Order: sequence, then C-alpha cells, then structure tokens
Amino acid sequence: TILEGHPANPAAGDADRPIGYGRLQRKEDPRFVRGKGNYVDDIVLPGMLHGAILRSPVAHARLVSIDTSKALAHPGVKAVITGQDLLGLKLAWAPTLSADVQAVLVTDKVRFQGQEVAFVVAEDRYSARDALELIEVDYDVLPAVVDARKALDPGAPVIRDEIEGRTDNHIFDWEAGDKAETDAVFASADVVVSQEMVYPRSHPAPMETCGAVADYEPIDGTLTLYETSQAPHAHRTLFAIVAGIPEHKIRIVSPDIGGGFGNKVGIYPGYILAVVGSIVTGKPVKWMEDRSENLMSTSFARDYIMQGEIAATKEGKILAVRTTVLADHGAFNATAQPTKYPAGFFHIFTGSYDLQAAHCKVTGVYTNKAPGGVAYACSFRVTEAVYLVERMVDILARKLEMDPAELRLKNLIKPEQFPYKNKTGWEYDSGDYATALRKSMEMAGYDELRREQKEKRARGELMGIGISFFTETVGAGPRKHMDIVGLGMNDGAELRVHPTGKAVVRISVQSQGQGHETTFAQIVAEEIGIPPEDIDVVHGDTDQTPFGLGTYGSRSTPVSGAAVALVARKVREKAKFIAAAMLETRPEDLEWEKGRWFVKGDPSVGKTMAEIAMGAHGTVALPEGIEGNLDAEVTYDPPNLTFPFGAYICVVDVDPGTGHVKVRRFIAVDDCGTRINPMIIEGQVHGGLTDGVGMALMQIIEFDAEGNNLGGSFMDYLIPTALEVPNWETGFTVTPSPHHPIGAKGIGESATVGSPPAIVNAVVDALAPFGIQHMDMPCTPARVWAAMQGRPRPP
Ligand code: MCN
Ligand code: CUN
Repeated sequence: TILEGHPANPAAGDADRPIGYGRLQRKEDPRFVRGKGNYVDDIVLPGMLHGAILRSPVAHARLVSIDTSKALAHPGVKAVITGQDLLGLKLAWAPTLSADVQAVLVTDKVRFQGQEVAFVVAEDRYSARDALELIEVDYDVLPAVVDARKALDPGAPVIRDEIEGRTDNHIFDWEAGDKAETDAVFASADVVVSQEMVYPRSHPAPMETCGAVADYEPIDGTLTLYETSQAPHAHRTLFAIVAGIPEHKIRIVSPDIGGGFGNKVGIYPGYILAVVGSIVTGKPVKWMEDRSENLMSTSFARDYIMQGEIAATKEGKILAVRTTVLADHGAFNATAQPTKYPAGFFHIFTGSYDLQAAHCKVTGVYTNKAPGGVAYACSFRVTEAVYLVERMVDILARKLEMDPAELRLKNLIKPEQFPYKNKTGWEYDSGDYATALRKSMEMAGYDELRREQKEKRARGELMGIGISFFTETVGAGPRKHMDIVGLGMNDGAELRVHPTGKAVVRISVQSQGQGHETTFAQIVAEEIGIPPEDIDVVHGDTDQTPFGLGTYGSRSTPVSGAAVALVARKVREKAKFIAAAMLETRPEDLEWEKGRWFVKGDPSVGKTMAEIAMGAHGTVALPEGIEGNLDAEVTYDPPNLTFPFGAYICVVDVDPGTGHVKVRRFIAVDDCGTRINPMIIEGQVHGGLTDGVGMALMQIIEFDAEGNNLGGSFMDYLIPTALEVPNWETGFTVTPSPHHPIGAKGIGESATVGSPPAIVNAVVDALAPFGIQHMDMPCTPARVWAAMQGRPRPP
C-alpha cells in the first residue's frame, strides 16, 4: 500500500498522507516491466500500410526534378507522394510552433540535410524503404550556411528565399532587461569579466523514435491518429487547422511513449505524411522513423552562442549580468515556446542572485540545419540561461580569487526577499537558496574536498570541484502572458467518483515516462481520501480527456497537478452537501478529515467518501442545486510559474595523459516544493543528471562546411550509460510554492538544467593549473587534452 516506506518528506508532515510520504510504486510499471507497454509501433490495424521518407543527402540545393516512376512500379508500393502532390492539397507547407512555416515535402529547395523529399507508402516497411532508392532526384547544390556567426554576413546565401522580399537569414531580435541601466552599472563596477561560450547543438534522442499511425475513415470523415506526442490536444487543434478536418472528427491517441525529452512536442512532416498517405490510399498508414532520421531531422536542442559579462565590486558583490546571444534556429523557426518569448525563458539568466541590473539581447538566425530548438529537457532555454550565469560566476570567482561557494553564498537571493522580482520581469515565487547550498556543501564535505584537491594539485593530479546553483522557471503558464500558437497555456481536469467509491481522473497532460498515472492519483487521494490505487488516471487520448496544452517545460505538476488538486477539492466540497443530506444535518456543521465528513464535535457521526459516492448516486433526497453524481471538472489558469531550485556539486578527476574526465561524485540538492512522490522525483533527478553528463562531456550534433550532419548515429552522438555516471548523491529541501494549491513545483528538468554547468565548472577547476578560464562543451578527451597542450580545440 501507499503507507509502505519511510517518511521522506518532513514538510509534508503526517505519515497517513498519500503525498510526500513513502515511496508508492509506480502504477504503470507492471505493464512496462512485463513488456506489455503499448507504444505507437505496437499498433497494428487491419490492412495497415507502411510509409517511408526519402530524405535529402545535401543541405542546400534547388530541386531540379524528381522521378518517382520506378518507385511506383516496385512490388508492394501503393503510393509515392511528392511536394508537388502536396501543393495540390495545400499541404506542402505547415505552420510551425513559432509563427513560421516548414516544408512538409520539398517543393522548391532543400534547406537541411535529411529534409523530407518524398513519401512512399507500401505493403510493408521493407518494400517502402527499398522503393526510396528507386526515386530519382536531381539536385542543384548551393553553398550552405553552417556557421551561425556568418548567417548574417552580406552575401550569405538566403535560405528562406521562398518568402517574398527576404534578403537575409535574420529571424528576430529580442531583448529583456534595461540596457542603459545595465551599461551604467558595468561602467562604474570595480571588476568586469567576460567570456564567449557555446551551448552546442544537442539532441533529446529518446529511446523510442518518433512515429505515427494514421487511420482516415473516408465514409464519415474521421481521422484517428496514434502519435508520439507530448501534447495530443494541441496537436489535434493544429491538425484541424492545417488539414482542414473538423476538430470533432479528429481523435489523437498518444499511447505509451518511450521518452520525449521535448522531442515529441512539435508536429513533424512524418505525422502529416502518414495522414496524407492514409487519405490517399484509404488504408491506415504507419510511419516510424529510424535512429538516424530521428537524430538528423527532428527537433534539436540549444545551439546558442553566448557572449556573457558579469560586473561586481572587488569585495565580490555581484552587480549585473549582460549577454548577447546568437541563436541558431536551423532552416525553419520551429521552436516551441510561449509566443511572446522567441528566446523562451532565457531571460532568467539573472540566475539566483540579487542583481542591480541585467540585460540580454538574442538574435535568431536561419542556417542550413534541421529545425527545432527547445527540446531536451530545457524548460524553454533555462538550460542555456543557467549555464551562462553559472559559468560567469565561476569565472568571476577565479578573477577575485574567491571560493566559488563563498561567492555564491554572498550573492544568493535571501529568503525574506521572496516573492522576488528580478531585473528581466520574472517574479520568483519562493526560495531558501542558502540553505540548499549549505546542505549540498555538507553532503559533499566541501572543505575536505578542497583540502584533498590542494594535496593532489601539489602532486600534479588534476581534481576539480564544480558548483552550480540554479533557479528554474516552470509551469507555463498564465494565459494572459503565455500561449502557443494562440492557445492559452491552461489545463483541464475531470474527476468522477463512481458509486462504489472508485474514481477516474482525466487529465490533459501526457506522460512520456514521468509516472503521471501514479502521482496524479496521489494528488486526488490526498484531497478526497480515496487510496491512490482506487483512482485511475486517464491521459493521452483526446476523446477521453479535457483540453490542455500537454507535457513539456515541467508544466504537468505546476499546471495539471493544480487542476487535479482543485477538481478534487470541488468534489470534496460537493460531497459535503451530500453528506449533510445523508446525515440530515447542515453542511456548515460538518468538518473534513482523512477522507470523511463528520459532525463537528461528534466525530463518530460521519460519512466516508465511498459512502458519500453511493449516496450521491442513490436515493437520498439531494439539496437544491446538487446533482446526483460526484463528478467535477475544472480548467486551471496558473497565476504565476513555479521556481524550483537546486544546489549541485560535482567532483571530477581528469587524466593528464588522455584528457579523459571522470565524474567521481555528484551531489544534487533539489527543492521542488511539496514532494508528491519522492521515488519518482529521485528518478527524474537521476535521469536529468545523466543527461547532464551526456551534454557536458559527450554530446554534440556538429556539421561540416557543406552542412553534413556529423552526429547522425549513436556511434557519433554518444549516450551516457551507467558506466559514465557516478552513484548520484541526492538530497532535498522543501520550500512550497505559495500559489500552487498543494505547494508543488516542477522537477522534470531541474537536473538537466543544473548539472552541465556544475560539470564544466569542475572540469575548468581541474584545469586551473593550466590557466584555462573556460572550455566549451562537450569536454571530450580530445578537447581537454588539446586545452592542456595549449592547442586549438578539435571538433
Ligand atoms: N513530481 C512530484 N513532486 C513534485 C514535482 C513533480 O512527485 N513536487 C512528479 C510529478 O508528479 C511527475 C514527475 O515528478 O510524475 C515530473 O513532474 P513535472 O516536474 O511536473 O514534469 P512533467 O510531468 O511535466 O514532465 C515533463 C518533464 C520534461 S519537460 C522533460 S523534457 C522530461 C522530464 O519531464 N522528459 C522525460 N522527465 C522525463 N522522464 C522520463 N522518464 N521521460 C521523459 O521523456
Ligand atoms: Cu523542452 S524538453 Mo521538455 O520541455 O519536454
């Protein structure tokens, strides 16, 4: 039962409570561990055909001609669809999530390597793939724009020349903070340090690649689309708009998802092509991409070139941070973030410090690379922001010859300053930063580690200690500020309590492995006193769940979790009236505790939620205005985002001979407010820290001068395993969010945000004897070795 385990959350108090306490096992795991998960590729429909995409081998080229006749003649092939065919259907271009358009199939020009050129539908996957090789395409190859720094050069090839009047590759300029104020603070500061740093292009690379099964029924005009989607409802609305199919005729099912990490937020050409394939052939069509297709064509992450500067007094009071950023968005601006914020939440680069001024300017450019831009556990660019400020603080510590922990402790926002309004417009809801940092230092044995480092340095050994302190901003978002393609970022929840006291809660977010079937049941259980095992959580099917914007940016707990708590409270309130009728008393004479309404002053007289549920559906005379059920629904509009935070300490050893970095220890203290399920939280943190090791030490999607993707397989794009990571040492503090109904903040991306700077800070710290101030990720052995030799950085 839920009561097994140990009290893991002192702030949650009571051991009888379903949240915070114990380590409730995940309800979804029995099917996963027995191989009974149901993923998109498990779906097999009668008469189903298979699609495959022909992709461009070159990054930038005019499409001269395309001949599909041999492919069409191949045995088993049912249809070959080209960009010209889509033009006729007005589907050659589709809107992106960032007010741009993206080619579904190339009509005029290829703009990145791996771009979709044609779609073959055949009786089986092998025939479809074989037929791809029979399509003859003539490309007129053009010079490619690969380096974002050169994208705006006069004379650079114009990538988006299909747009009338376009003469350059500029997408947007965006600023936050006060430039004049910031410049003034910098001008009079004792100490200013600056550094250029690159957050390289990486990829979420979920275990399950993207795919879809489209089933268009021509007689009644309904479309059922099984999809790897983090946001089924938003996808349905967009499909209705793009394909012109009425929204009530579209059902999107996102079954079990084998990891999303942001990769499954967008709508890819493959999904649309599966639908077109089904319409054209009259049969269900499955499309599943392979690993290289996933790495080469679906949403990448990061790709920010950041120039950072930090100003301080000589005593180490940080005064201001400023930055200019060049954002490489690839060939189509398809990043997913609230409309108002083209650089996502990057303007939280002020970090966890009490600053006098801050300013950022971000310039977005097109290059001949795959589109995307906010994937991989990023919280809308908070990853980049935290990396920037945490590297800058470390560089400042070096300059001031101060301990980086001490410098941070001196500048962290103080508990009494919350809610804290930062210089770029955010209002941090709550925090107790110094406590978290001190706790991580205690867990690490920080002073002892520094002593050890000193001894090792004297012996010529390279040991590094890196700290990062981060503030996340998750739970988008208040509809007055935040929408995605015009859809306000709110979530619905519906709760039904059946007559026998079992319940079903329907939510609008979609789990990709985060354990929502467990944690959302826990929230309901907490609020209405039914055990979590008696509460079914339904998600991932637009026919069965209320509208909402989906799972990304760690918004499920802050937004849907709040909706679920409130819908349960609504049921609880309604139950009071029914209980009063059953007990023949007045509702105001009842009190609630642990799953039952009882008469004030006489706790023996009361009704449990199960009894009330039967009463609601029974024959009790109900009061005026109370209907005979125990159901409710809400749509939640959060008043603010939530601001989880954490203090991370990383210890590395660098091999002076090979440049290999070993992460020896990693201490992570996280604060996500009220903790619903400590085991799931730990799992989220372990996963995010592992991502961080990947990004900091191993991963990059690079391109050569022609725009060839050099990271298109797991031989080149490396995934960290248990061998590369230490035994994580996790801890926590609990600072509830004051505006969230149960005080919970998100946790899903905290560790991915916080860990890369801790690791890079540790590597740079280890390399201090070489006078190295900064190293760009990934700190591969080749790069570290070259840095030690004073040689230029290899790719
Ligand atoms: N939780 C909790 N107590 C809290 C906060 C969260 O018990 N105070 C639980 C939640 O109830 C939920 C899980 O932790 O079960 C994550 O919650 P939350 O932080 O709200 O994040 P989301 O559910 O919205 O998940 C999204 C987040 C993102 S954006 C990425 S990217 C990522 C991540 O989740 N992708 C993942 N973690 C992932 N984990 C897995 N296994 N697979 C992915 O694709
Ligand atoms: Cu941006 S990765 Mo998560 O927000 O789905």
